[in-house]
Amino acid sequence: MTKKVRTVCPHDCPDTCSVLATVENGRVTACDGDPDHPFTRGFLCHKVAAYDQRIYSPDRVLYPMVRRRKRGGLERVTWDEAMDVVASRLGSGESVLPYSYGGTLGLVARHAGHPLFHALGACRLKRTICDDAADAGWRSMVGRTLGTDPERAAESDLILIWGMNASVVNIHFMPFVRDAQRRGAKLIVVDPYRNETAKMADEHVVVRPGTDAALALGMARVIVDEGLADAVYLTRRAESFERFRERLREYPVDRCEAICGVRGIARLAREFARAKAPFVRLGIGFSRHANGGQAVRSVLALAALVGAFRRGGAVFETYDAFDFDLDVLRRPDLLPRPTREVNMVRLGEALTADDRIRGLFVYQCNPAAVCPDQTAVRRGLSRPDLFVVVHEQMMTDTVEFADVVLPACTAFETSDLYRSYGHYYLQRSRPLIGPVGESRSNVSLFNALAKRMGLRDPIFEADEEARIEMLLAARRGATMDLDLAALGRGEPVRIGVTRGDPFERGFPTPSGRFRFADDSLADPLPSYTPCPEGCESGLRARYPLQLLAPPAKHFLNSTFGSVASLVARQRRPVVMLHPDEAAARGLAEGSLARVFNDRGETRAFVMATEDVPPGVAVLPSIWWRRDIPGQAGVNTLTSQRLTDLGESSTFHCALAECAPV
Ligand SMILES: Nc1nc2c(c(=O)[nH]1)N[C@H]1C(S)=C(S)[C@@H](COP(=O)(O)OP(=O)(O)OC[C@H]3O[C@@H](n4cnc5c(=O)[nH]c(N)nc54)[C@H](O)[C@@H]3O)O[C@H]1N2
Ligand SMILES: Nc1nc2c(c(=O)[nH]1)N[C@H]1C(S)=C(S)[C@@H](COP(=O)(O)OP(=O)(O)OC[C@H]3O[C@@H](n4cnc5c(=O)[nH]c(N)nc54)[C@H](O)[C@@H]3O)O[C@H]1N2
Ligand SMILES: [Mo]
Repeated sequence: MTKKVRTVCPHDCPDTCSVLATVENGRVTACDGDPDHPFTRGFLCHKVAAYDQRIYSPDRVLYPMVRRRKRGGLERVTWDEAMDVVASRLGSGESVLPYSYGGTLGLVARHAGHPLFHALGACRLKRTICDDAADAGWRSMVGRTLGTDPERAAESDLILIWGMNASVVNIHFMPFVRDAQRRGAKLIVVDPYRNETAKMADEHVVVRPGTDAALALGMARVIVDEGLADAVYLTRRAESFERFRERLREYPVDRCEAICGVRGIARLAREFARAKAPFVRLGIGFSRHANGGQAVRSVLALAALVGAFRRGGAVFETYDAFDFDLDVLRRPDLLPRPTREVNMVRLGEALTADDRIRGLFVYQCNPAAVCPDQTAVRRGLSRPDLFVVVHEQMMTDTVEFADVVLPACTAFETSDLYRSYGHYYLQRSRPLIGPVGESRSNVSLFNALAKRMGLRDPIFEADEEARIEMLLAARRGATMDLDLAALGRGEPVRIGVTRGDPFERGFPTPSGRFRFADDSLADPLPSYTPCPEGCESGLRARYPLQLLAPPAKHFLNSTFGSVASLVARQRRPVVMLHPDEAAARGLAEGSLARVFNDRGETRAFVMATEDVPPGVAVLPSIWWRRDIPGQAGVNTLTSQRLTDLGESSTFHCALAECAPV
C-alpha cells in the first residue's frame, strides 16, 4: 500500500519545510517538497530529499547498548536493563549535566528532557551554541526576535544578505530573492569570501572577518552626514538616535575602510539609503566572532537608519512570533532551587577543569563533533569517572564515549509541533511509520526514566499529543488566531504576523520605539572592537590565516554524515585558500594539508581558489571523524571563547596556519 503523507522537516534550519513523504508498506521511500507551503514552494534540499536513506541508515542505533568497562565494546541489552543502569548510575543534583541542542526542532521533543533534569536538581545547560549573540543584539534594539516576513524580500529593489550563505543554509529564501532580481532588484552579499550566495549576487562586498561593525558604522556615518537617513521614521519610531549620531563621530569612512578592507563605503551607503525598499537579511554567521553581538547591532542600526522596516525590511529570525508558553513543557517550577548553569560552548572546560560533573546525559546533540575546542571536549568525555548516556539515532562520534547508548526515533516516527525561525508558518506532524528497531522518542524515554527514578508529576504521564495540546492551550499573541482545524490536518498554518511592517504599531520595547542605545549593556551603543583572535591581533604573526568554519552544503551541522550519497556529494574535507597563500606554502591543489593552531590540528585537501581572499582559510564542516584524514575535525581549531553579548560561540574567530603534510 502506497500513500503520500504530509509531514515536517525537523532539522535545525530556518526553512522548516513541509514535506510530502511517500510511505509504502510501512516504510518511507521518498520525500518531496510540499507545493502548497508558501515558503517550501515544492522543493527540498538534497539532504531531506534523501531522508529515507537517513532513516534506514546502516549507522542507525537500533537497540540499547551498555559498555561494561571503559574502552570496552558496546553490548546489546534490553530497554529494562539499560534503564536500570541509567537510573542507578546517573546520580542526581549538580553532579548531573543534561546536554542537548538541535537534533530536532519539534517543540515537544526539544523540551522533553527539561522536567526530568529539573526534578533531579541537575545543572542547567545554557544552550547558547548557535544564535545567542545575534539574538541578544537584535533584542537590545527591537525587543523581541522577529522581523519582516522574509517573503517580502521579493518586493525589494535592493537586498543585502549580510554574513549568511543563504544559498546553502536558507535555500528556500533564495527564490524570493530571485523573484526580486528578475524585477530588477540588486542583490548585495557581504561576506569575507565568495560563497555560493555571493556568486549569485550583483555585488559581493568582501569584508575582513570580524569587522562588520566598522563597515556598517562607516555606512551609517555617510548616511547621517549626507542627510540620507529617514528623518521622519527616526522621529516617530526611534529613540536615542542623537546618541548614535554622536557615536558615529568615531567612525569616519577612511578609518572604517582601513579596518574592514572595503573600498567605496560611501558609494555603498548612498546606494543603500536611496533604495526604495531596502531589505536586509542578517545571518548568524557574522555574529560568531568575539565582537558578534555589537556587529549585529551595528548592521541593525544601519537598517533602522533608512527606515528599512517601513520601506523594505530587516530580519534575522522569526521565532518569537510563535508565542507559546514553553514553560508548560520545560517546567522550571520542578527545580528545587536555582542550580549551577553550564554554558554548552564550554563543555570542554566544564568536563576538564574539575570533576564536579559525574553524569552526562547527551540527547539530540553530537558534542564530540560540534563543540569548539574538540581536544578538550574529547579529553573530558574520556574521563574514567564520568558516566555518559547518549540517546541517539546514529552511531555518532559522541557514541564512542557512551557508557549507555539508547536508540532514538526520528521525527517521522513521532508527533510534534513546529514553529520556524525563518518564516511565519506553524505545522503539526504525526507518525508516518512505527519506531525503527527498538527506538523511543524523547518523550517516551524521559517519561519512562522518570517513572524508573520514582518521580511523580502529571507531566511524566503526558505523551506527545497531550503535550502539543498543552502548548496550544498556552498560546498567546500572534498564535492566538489559528486555524486549528487546518493545523490538525497537518497543513502549514500562517500565524498572525503582517506581511507589511511588523512594527507598524510600535516596537516591543519599553518605549515602543527602536532603541539605538541600550543602557543595560556594557557599551550601550553599537561599536567596533577588534577580536582577540582576529585580523588585527598580534597572534597573526604566528597564525596568519583567519579560519572560517561554515556549514557544508550537504550536511546539517554533523547530521547527514550518516548518508553515503550526501557524503559523496560533499566529496571530502577541504581547506579553501587563495592561490597565492597556497603557493607560498608549497600546497598543491588537491594535496593534503595540515591546518593547525595552539589548540590542535586537522587535515584537509587544498582547494586553491580566488573565491577566498588572502589571509583567510575556509573549512566547510562538520564531517564525521571517520571521513576526516587524521580524524580530528575543524573544531579542534575553534575556541571556547564567548561572544560580547549572549555568551555564544565564536566558530569563525580563530587563527591558524597551514602546511603540507
Ligand atoms: N546546509 C546546511 N544548512 C544549514 C546548516 C548546515 O550545517 N548545513 N546549519 C543550520 C544552522 S544550525 C544554522 S544556525 C544556520 C546558520 O545560518 P547562518 O549562521 O545565518 O549562516 P551561515 O551561512 O552558517 O554563516 C556562515 C557565513 O558567514 C560568513 N562569515 C563568517 N564570518 C563573517 C564575518 O565576520 N562577516 C561576514 N559578513 N560574514 C562572515 C561565512 O563566510 C559564511 O559565508 O543554518 C542552518 N542551515
Ligand atoms: N565548526 C563549526 N561548528 C559548529 C557550527 C559551525 O558553523 N561550524 N555550527 C554550530 C551550530 S549553529 C549549531 S546549532 C550546533 C549544532 O549542534 P547539534 O545540535 O549537535 O547538531 P547536529 O550535529 O545536527 O547533531 C544533532 C544530533 O541529534 C540527533 N537527533 C536528531 N533528532 C533527535 C531526537 O529526536 N532525539 C535524540 N535523542 N537525538 C536526535 C541526530 O542524530 C544528531 O546526531 O553546531 C555548532 N557547531
Ligand atoms: Mo545553529
